[in-house]
Amino acid sequence: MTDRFEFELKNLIGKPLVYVTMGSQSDWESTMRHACVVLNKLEIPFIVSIDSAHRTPDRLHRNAGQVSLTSIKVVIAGAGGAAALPGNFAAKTALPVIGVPVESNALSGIDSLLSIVQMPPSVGVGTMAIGKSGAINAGLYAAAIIGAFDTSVQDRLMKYRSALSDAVATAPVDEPEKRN
Ligand code: RP5
Repeated sequence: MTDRFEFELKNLIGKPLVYVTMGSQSDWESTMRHACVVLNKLEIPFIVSIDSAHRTPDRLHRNAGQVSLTSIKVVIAGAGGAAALPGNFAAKTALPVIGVPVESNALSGIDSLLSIVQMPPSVGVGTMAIGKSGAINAGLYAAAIIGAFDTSVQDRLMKYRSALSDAVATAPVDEPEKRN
């Protein structure tokens, strides 16, 4: 899962359903890997790529232009700062693109959030919360989209939610070490 590779559409194996892309290696550990953890848990095959809007624009445009010709149904795109990647990617594909604003050093991800969410009318990017929460929800949202057409994915998503419910206690308990 952590392998970095240049995306070669003609070599796709295992029929991935989700394309997870990010602007930089620096987006991976803190943020984007959490989307992949969710996809793994829900047994949704995916591939991972780095497609920088400003450093590798040709790669970004090539991959975004070809991704709908594969088994992939949903794109998750994370970026920080000016965060042009999700919008650029969405402009080149009719597949749904879920944007994840990466928490930036300068503005704590507010810049990323506004860049991704404020697409002018014409091309939409479904925008999640900033950082790890957004990446987790991006994985879940991708599952919900795929689940609308694939009952086995929908079943796994509902089981995931049941497990979350089961883990919530009916009442809070005192944590001894935090007692005054
Ligand atoms: C964006 O610039 C990336 O998505 C990343 O969040 C940010 C900083 O990138 P690096 O300078 O760490 O490569 O393109």
